[in-house]
Amino acid sequence: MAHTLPAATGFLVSARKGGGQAPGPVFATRGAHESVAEALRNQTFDAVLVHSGSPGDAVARAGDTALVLAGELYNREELLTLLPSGGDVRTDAQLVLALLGIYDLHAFRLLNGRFAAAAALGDRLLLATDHAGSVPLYTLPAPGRVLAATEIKALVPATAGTPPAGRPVADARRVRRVPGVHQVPAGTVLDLDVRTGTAVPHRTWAPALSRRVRSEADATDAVRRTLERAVEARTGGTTPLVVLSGGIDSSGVAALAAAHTDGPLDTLSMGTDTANEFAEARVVATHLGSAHREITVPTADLLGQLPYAIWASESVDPDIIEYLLPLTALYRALDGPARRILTGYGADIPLAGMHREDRLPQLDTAVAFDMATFDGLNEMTPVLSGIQGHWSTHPYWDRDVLDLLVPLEAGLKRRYGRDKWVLREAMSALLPQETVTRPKLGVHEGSGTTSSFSLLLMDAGVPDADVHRAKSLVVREIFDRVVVEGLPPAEVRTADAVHQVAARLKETE
Ligand code: IOT
Ligand code: MG
Ligand code: MG
Repeated sequence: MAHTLPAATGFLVSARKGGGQAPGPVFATRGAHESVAEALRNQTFDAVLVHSGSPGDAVARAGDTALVLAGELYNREELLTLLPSGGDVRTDAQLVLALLGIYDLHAFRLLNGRFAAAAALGDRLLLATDHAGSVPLYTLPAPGRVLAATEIKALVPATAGTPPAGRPVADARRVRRVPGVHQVPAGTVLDLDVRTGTAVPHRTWAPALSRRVRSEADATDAVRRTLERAVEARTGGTTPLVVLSGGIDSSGVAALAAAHTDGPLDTLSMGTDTANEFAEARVVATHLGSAHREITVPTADLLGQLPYAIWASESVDPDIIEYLLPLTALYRALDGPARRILTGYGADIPLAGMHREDRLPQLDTAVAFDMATFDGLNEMTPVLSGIQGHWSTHPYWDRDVLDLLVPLEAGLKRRYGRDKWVLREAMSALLPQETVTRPKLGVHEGSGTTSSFSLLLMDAGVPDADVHRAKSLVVREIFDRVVVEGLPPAEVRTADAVHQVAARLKETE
């Protein structure tokens, strides 16, 4: 399907036994809103969809079941083979609905995609994330009324003045300072009873714990083929835009995307007045013949956009926010029509690229730790580019790519003194040698984000040793403004949060 954006990029749903109103929709994701109301036999199911023109394609109804889907599937072809021929399954929502009819909630174990879904049937509401929870999903369950949304801020109005707000949800993370709201875990379908508001979680995916021995040729061949399929599924027949640093991860995606695009691929790099990777990205753009652009964001502007990064990601992890801030600034600077954006984000997690670790036990410990702790960080959220109306997707976190990369034995990830060896080797025929061997540089380093955020705090009087803690406090402070209190990010100033935190740290010295 040649679509720039999925049919819906976000939703707020309400499943109710009786009457009452669903809360008004509040989203950071840009797009038109469409209301859907489905009267089912045992419940009323209302939804507001964030969409870009064909909201009907994100809704499916058959008999007493209604479903909404934000996002998209990447294994449509294999899923279609599971259905009797002749059915009406033009859209991803219809496909998931048809699979629900056959497999019930186990349908979600079959999907490779980037989505959040809500399905109402009988007295039940099913809330499902993709394997990676890459489209965040939150719920506020109460007896007789269950709400769910792809952004916390859409549920906040419903928590006001209605104690006791919500029910505890087993295994689900609570949201900071928003009583009753829980995040649906990654790779999970929550089976909620609308009558009681109780939830039973079912895991639909987990990262492998075992490791597989493969020959060099077999491993590199599998990586190349699997990643190629993941990139192809994500280009959707359009000319995608690849956000390109010139590192092996994004350059590999760009090379594979170029092979599946008619005409030149679009590539885009960001830098600041303090640091950039422009020269390295240009080598790749020239090699691939892409239509390449560079965007320079002044460092003061970059730091000033912290409220946007937190508003979009709804994350309170200060390290993650440092990775997401330069990307937020990049997406916000990308004016013009909606784009389908491919990134190299996430490659460093299954391959332990961030850790610069050459000892195999420590490297595999890092992989196991990072694969056990990504949930709830929201680093893959589509809202980051969604605030500017774009759709982003990350081929390295394709379910098949992860199922291949995570279990590779550590000696294939670090080999001949090279980090991410298996990926570099798999891509070596498609990219210039200097790109294939280029050492890793994180986006927070290449843009100077980490160092300029540190400097901002030290200039405000925060001692060196307290900088990381202060960053965490600043992020929480801003989260409380733009998510919990619902202030627009344009009205929240990074500098105010920094000075408050610096003053608070001084008091407690
Ligand atoms: P890094 O791998 O440097 O960048 C992530 C992606 O952002 C790149 O693949 C590229 O698509 C885009 N990007 C980076 N820099 C630029 C730039 N200057 N211009 C345009 N696009 C750019 C951090 C990191 O190292 O980023 N992310 C890690 C994972 C974080 C750890 N998370 C965790 N343990 N849960 C990653 O794997 O991407
Ligand atoms: Mg990377
Ligand atoms: Mg990088």
